[in-house]
Amino acid sequence: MKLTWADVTPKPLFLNRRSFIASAGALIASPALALTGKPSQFSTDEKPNSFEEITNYNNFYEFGTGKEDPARYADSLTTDPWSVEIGGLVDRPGSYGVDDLAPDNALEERIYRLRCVEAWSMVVPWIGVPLVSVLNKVGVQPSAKYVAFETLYRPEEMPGQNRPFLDWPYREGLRLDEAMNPLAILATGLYSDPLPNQNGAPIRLVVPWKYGFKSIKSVVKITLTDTQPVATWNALQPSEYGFYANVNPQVDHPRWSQATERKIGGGLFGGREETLMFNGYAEQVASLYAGMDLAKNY
Ligand SMILES: Nc1nc2c(c(=O)[nH]1)N[C@H]1C(S)=C(S)[C@@H](COP(=O)(O)O)O[C@H]1N2
Ligand SMILES: [Mo]
Repeated sequence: MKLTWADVTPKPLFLNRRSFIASAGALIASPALALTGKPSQFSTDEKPNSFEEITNYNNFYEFGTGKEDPARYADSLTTDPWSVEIGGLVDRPGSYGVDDLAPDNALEERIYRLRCVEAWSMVVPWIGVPLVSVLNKVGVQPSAKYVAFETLYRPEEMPGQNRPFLDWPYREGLRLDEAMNPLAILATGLYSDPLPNQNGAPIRLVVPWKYGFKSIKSVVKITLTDTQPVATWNALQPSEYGFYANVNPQVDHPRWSQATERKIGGGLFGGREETLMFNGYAEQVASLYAGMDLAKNY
């Protein structure tokens, strides 16, 4: 079993662990638990948000709809043992452990911009593996066209699932070529820690050129399909949340502009920034959508 900070650290210290690490006593415990990821050419050189910001302002409706709910309630989630069921159009279907999918020696650091459809944003230093490495591990069959993802359904530990906020379990999907793009990762860490529960422990998708809701948390199922999979927000309100959900400052949400974003931690009066096409990743992903009308395929 893999120890996490939550196992070895009393709660108040866990919440305040950055300063805890700085104190002499913690130096004994921290090296064994620290994760490291190889630096990546895909990382932004923008300054990451603080650990505190990234772990206290979250969307994770399984724990409530408030931004502070996940930090408050996600401790109740058991993330070990955990397995991811991979099936559908693959050569080696089965139940995979987090360490099978994201072994320590394959971990990369990816400092990515995160743009929520609600028009706020952060910069997050993830640790994880390219999604394509996992797809190659299970062997994608030629007939596969999409990848479907599902979050854990466990209402005993995810109180929001007892309420009809969304059609549980949370589901998402990507076109296969999007999933194979080197920017798409499965993250298992944040800074040098195992992924905190509120950020989607123990393993979550990160697709930085798309609105945040595509980056599904706490994944238990990955299925290769030949038809476009159901995606929770898209199914709930297709006129507001597209299947593609590529960040696009020129295509407004029906109820608000997507031209600018509020940078979390940007200060009371500052912090408003221009939103970038594909969230700044056009160079790597624009070719995936060549010839498509992005106002229709939003
Ligand atoms: N299972 C699940 N995944 C989810 C969500 C959710 O409510 N449930 N919220 C999404 C939204 S809207 C955003 S913006 C990101 C937020 O990720 P973060 O809290 O790690 O910043 O997670 C996404 N993944
Ligand atoms: Mo979001």
